[in-house]
Amino acid sequence: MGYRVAVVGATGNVGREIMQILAEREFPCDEVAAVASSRSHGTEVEFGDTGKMLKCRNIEHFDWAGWDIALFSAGSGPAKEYAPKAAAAGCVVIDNSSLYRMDPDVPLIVPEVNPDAIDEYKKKNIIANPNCSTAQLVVALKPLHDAATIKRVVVSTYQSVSGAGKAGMDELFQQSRAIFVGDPVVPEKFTKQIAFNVIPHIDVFMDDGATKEEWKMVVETKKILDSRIKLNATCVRVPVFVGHSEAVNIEFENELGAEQAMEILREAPGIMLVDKREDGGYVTPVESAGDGATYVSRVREDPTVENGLTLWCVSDNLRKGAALNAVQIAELLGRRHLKKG
Ligand code: A2P
Ligand code: 11C
Repeated sequence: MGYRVAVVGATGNVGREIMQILAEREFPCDEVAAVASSRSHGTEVEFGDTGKMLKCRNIEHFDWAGWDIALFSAGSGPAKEYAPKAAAAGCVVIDNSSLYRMDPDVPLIVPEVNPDAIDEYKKKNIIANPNCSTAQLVVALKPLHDAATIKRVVVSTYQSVSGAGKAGMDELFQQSRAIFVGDPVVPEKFTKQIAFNVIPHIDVFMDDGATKEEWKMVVETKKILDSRIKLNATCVRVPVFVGHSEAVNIEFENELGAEQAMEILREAPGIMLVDKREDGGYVTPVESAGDGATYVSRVREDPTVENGLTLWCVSDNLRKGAALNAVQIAELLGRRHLKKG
């Protein structure tokens, strides 16, 4: 006997990836519902590569009773309106938006990092999935923090356009085409031209001059990993379709050499260390796309501080950054709390 699972935002970038991963990992589903807005009512989406087509259901008329788990990836608006309704009907919500992440009654989970926090999920019947740039970062930081206690992190991100949804991918494609054929470039989703350019702005501006994407990396890392870690982020959008990259500088309480750090990372869950210190001996976002790992490369000591390391970290933002992490949370929930069969 399996679960009845609703995928909310099933027509979007992350929703489609959730369907794919549920099928790939053979998540025990008795029934899957593809749920989206009224715009998609009747549209068919494929359940992974199984050939099984699911008709999209309109969220406005969806009856949550009898559904075990709802994986939401429709943004904060639908999460605000519908997640409490689903939760009240007994369906555990795993939400990919930023809305509930900092709610003290909602666990924010990366299964490789803080699995025990899931035991608090019953307070609201809602579990939050972190921002993609945070998820891959904390997977890489956790084993190093356990070994030498991180004091401070400075991170610069290189985030792909798929983080801005399907519309972001369409905009990179259209602008690249426009430049080649000599048509005018018209920014819509992004604030400036993204094709052949980089934009140091993701999400809205905060009062202190940081963007909300940068703020999320700070507060989510503290909630998931350790509230004592100081973090400073600069988040940048780059013309890459899938895969977020991060250049990470870490200062530790205790000594940790590059060789020792690499040994630790080699054994750590969720991480693939690819660090050959030669041409091409590192991972780029194109190679990470379609995969679940957080790739770490370019591990080296930082001689400008007492106990410092610098590294490069890459992951598929739609997978570990969103859909895969959500499905891993569902698996963890099943193992610990919603046992079936
Ligand atoms: P729809 O296609 O019906 O608009 P992306 O992040 O790739 O843009 O995808 C967003 C996902 O969230 C889509 O599946 C979209 O469905 C869904 N969505 C957006 N707004 C709502 C809403 N108000 N209610 C339900 N689903 C929504
Ligand atoms: C981006 N990280 O790349 C964002 C997308 O808080 O879930 C995810 C935003 C979030 O644009």
